Parts: sequence; structure tokens; C-alpha cells
Amino acid sequence: MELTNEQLVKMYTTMVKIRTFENRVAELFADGKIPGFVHLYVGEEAVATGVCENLTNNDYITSTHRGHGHLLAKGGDINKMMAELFGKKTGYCKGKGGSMHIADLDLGIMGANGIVGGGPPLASGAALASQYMGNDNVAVCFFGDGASNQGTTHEAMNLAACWKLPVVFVNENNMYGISSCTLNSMCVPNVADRAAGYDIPGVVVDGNDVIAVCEAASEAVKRARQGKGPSLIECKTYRHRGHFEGDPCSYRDDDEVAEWKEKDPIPRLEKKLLEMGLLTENKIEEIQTELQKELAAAEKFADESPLPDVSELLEDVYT
Ligand SMILES: Cc1ncc(C[n+]2csc(CCOP(=O)(O)OP(=O)(O)O)c2C)c(N)n1
Repeated sequence: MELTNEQLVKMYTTMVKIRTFENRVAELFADGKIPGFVHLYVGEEAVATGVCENLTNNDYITSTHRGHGHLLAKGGDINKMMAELFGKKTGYCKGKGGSMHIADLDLGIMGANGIVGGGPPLASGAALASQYMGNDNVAVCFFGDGASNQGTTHEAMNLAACWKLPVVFVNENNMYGISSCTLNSMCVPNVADRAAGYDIPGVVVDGNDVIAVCEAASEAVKRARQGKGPSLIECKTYRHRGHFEGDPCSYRDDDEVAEWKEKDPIPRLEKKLLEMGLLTENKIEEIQTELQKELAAAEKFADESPLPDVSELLEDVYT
């Protein structure tokens, strides 16, 4: 796959956008501006960015409780996202969903999901709809290593394989499900090894290398569009922060975190693009300034938006 210079700079910008958003959310959460639970995607930006580079607005994604990066990479509206995190009426779910429940059906974003393993059946369902309608839309399912052990994930993959559904299962293996290390929760070294059980392609990629992720996703998306069925891509990555904001992280040691920070996907691509002459120090600063401005506007929008009215408490709520 030949990536253009524009694509490389775009992917860099998307990763920086996610990082900038997440770092600010961490501060706002610590300041008490954001209620509820917040799970940040810092460190994993290359996965959503590399995968979504292959998708159009007609394609679907399902997300997780760690979903901000997926939403931003698929083109989610930063104002509506921030307002939702603040619990405001102008947010994606009118302030009732919070960080873990953002959807944007116009962009094919079928929803972040607080249920671990909730996404795979949704993705297979969306892919079944595409197959039934006879269009070439693809569904991508982002899911964690923890979610890979859920029954829902195996059922969704099995049916997708039997019916040759246009779905790409993207496993984000950051080594931990809350505090459980994959070394204790899986008896195969790779989540992708399980693809053999469904007779579908399964590949392991360096999830901190956005180009490698993009290339693997390109193959899988092409295959799905051609009606050849699902694939499983495992992206080996790491979350820099705790499972949730406030997590003391006592289950992993500082050396491990430092080692992974050395493999940070953003400086890695930055270095490459500087060497290729596609970025300069000035251009990097320009990108950062522009993103900071966009983020400050989103924060102002969220801050100044009203809270939902008590009279709306039972609207749009399902049990
Ligand atoms: C069905 C279900 N079981 C348990 C939980 C509690 N829970 C929330 S996040 C999480 C770990 C998820 O780990 P993983 O899928 O690897 O995603 P990561 O947090 O690493 O991105 C668990 C067990 C839940 N939300 N839903």
C-alpha cells in the first residue's frame, strides 16, 4: 500500500489531536469539570488513526469504554464530544451518556460501549445489514484484550466467519483488562491466534506503528469490501495512563511503563516525517497551535452550554 504524503501528515495530525484532547480531558477531570468515569486512549492513538484512514463515512465502527480516540479518528465533532463529557445538553447524548456512550450514526459511529464485549455483536449486525442491502460498507469493531475473552466476541466472530460478513475485528491489546495482565487471562500468546478457530485471517501488528496498522487494516477492509469475509487484526499497544482516571496502577511497574513510553507512536512518526521532510519544527508548532485553539473553543462551548433540564430526565432513556 502506497501512503501519500498528505495521508502521512493527516495521520500524524489525527494522533496529535487525540493526544491533545485526552491530555486536556485528564486535567479537566482532575479539576472536577467532568463527572463519571473517564478512560483515556493516550498511547494507543496509532490504532484508531491507522484503521480509520481506510474508512469512509458510510463505514461503521463500534467502540469501547476507551472510545474518544475512535470517535475523533472517525471524524467525531469535538464540540459535541466535550459537551457530552461535561454532561451538557448540547452533547452527543444531550448530556445523559457521558464518555462511554457517544454515538454519531451520520458518521457510522455506532457507539462507545460500557459493556466489555458489547461491540462485536453490533459490528457483525451492521455488517450483516450491509451484506443484506448489497452495498460495500464495512464494519470495524475495536475491542480490548479483556473483551477478547468474552463469549459475545467469540459468537460474533464465529457468525461473521460463517456468513462471510464484511467486518474487521481490531483487537487493541494493551496487555491489561483493568489490572489483569494478559499473561494470566489468556493461554495463547496472541489474540490473533484465535482467528484459526474461525478460519479467518489473523495478523499481529505493532500497534504503535501507525503505518503498519494502516497497511494491515487496508488489506482487511479490502477483503471485506470484496465479500471475502472478516479478518482479525491484533494491535500490540499500551495505555500510558491507568485503566480509568484515578487508577493508582499498582499492578504494573514503572520500568514497564517507561519502556512503552519509549515506543510512543507519536514521536516515532514525527521523527520519520521530519527525516522525510514532510514536517518541520514550524509545521509541528502550527499543527499544535491549531489543535489547541480548536480544543479551547470546544471547552468554552461545553462550559457555556446548559445542563439538561430535570423535566427531560426520562426522555431518550431506555431500559
Ligand atoms: C460485561 C462487562 N464485564 C465487566 C465489566 C467491567 N470492566 C470495565 S472495563 C474492563 C476491562 C476491559 O479491558 P479491555 O477489554 O482489555 O479494554 P481496555 O480497558 O484495556 O481498553 C472491565 C472488566 C464491564 N464493563 N462489562
